[in-house]
Amino acid sequence: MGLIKIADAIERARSIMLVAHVQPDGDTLGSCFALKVMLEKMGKDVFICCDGDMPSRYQELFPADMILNPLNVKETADLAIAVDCADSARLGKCFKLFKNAKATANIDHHITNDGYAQLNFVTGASSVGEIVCELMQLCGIEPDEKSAQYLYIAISTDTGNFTYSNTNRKCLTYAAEMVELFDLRNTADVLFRRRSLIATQLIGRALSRLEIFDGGKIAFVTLLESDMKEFGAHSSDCESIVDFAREIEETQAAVFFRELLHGVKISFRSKGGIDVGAVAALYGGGGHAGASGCQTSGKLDEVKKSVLEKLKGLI
Ligand SMILES: [Mn+2]
Repeated sequence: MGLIKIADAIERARSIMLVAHVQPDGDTLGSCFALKVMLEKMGKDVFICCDGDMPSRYQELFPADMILNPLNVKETADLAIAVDCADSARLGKCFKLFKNAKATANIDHHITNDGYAQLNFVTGASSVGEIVCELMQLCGIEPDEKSAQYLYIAISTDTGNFTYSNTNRKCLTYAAEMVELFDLRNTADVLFRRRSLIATQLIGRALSRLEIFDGGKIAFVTLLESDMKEFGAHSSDCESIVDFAREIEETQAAVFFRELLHGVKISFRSKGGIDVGAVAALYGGGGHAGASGCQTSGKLDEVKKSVLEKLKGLI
């Protein structure tokens, strides 16, 4: 389906609800806020709905009071657009509102998207931000300072600051267009060159528990439930810990274990063609070949042993 169908649906709608996914990231938020700026320029009534709080990193980049909790929304929109939501569960409590809208659309770049809306636009783009850039061109709306900043946030975060393999000519071209319209340095500092004290302390603790196997080919880092308590940390403070293990030169498979009250949360990263998505799937999780995650019951030591066995079979 072409993007023109989405543009047509927008044209027909007066009120539009944009849905960001649960545990919102830079792409879903940046794309929603850029769309809001664009659609308001087209004279639409627009609101953003999200089942979840704005992560602290994004609080100074986006106006938090412009995101509505689905429980507070009474209005039925003419058009609801799910943004960066690979399946209907990603809409969380917003799904009911979404379903009730007069028309529904789904803009996404996860190839596993199952097409849960009436209009589904799913491509292999680097980010939904890239798709929104195209939609803006299609609708004849020029980016301004705010929408340029929002689109940069969307694209840069989903491409790992333009370093992941999804970084392509298209998204760099759009970014080049946006960069003259807003203060890149300040935004990039917030996104990529800043970390909370608690997150820093957790990295130190997790790395103090580094375990390596097969000469470093497999690297484990771990946080205990008691560590989280000690630092007063939340799961969002653990975001980049697994990358410190992945970045070890010799390491092909990196795993971050976080002990929970009941069970263990596991993040996997890999290099050189090892499919950690398949490993996560063995524990009921999912993801890609190079990055995946799962949550499993069982004691930390036993879970580690089991994961080590599975990885050894792949290396
Ligand atoms: Mn995305």
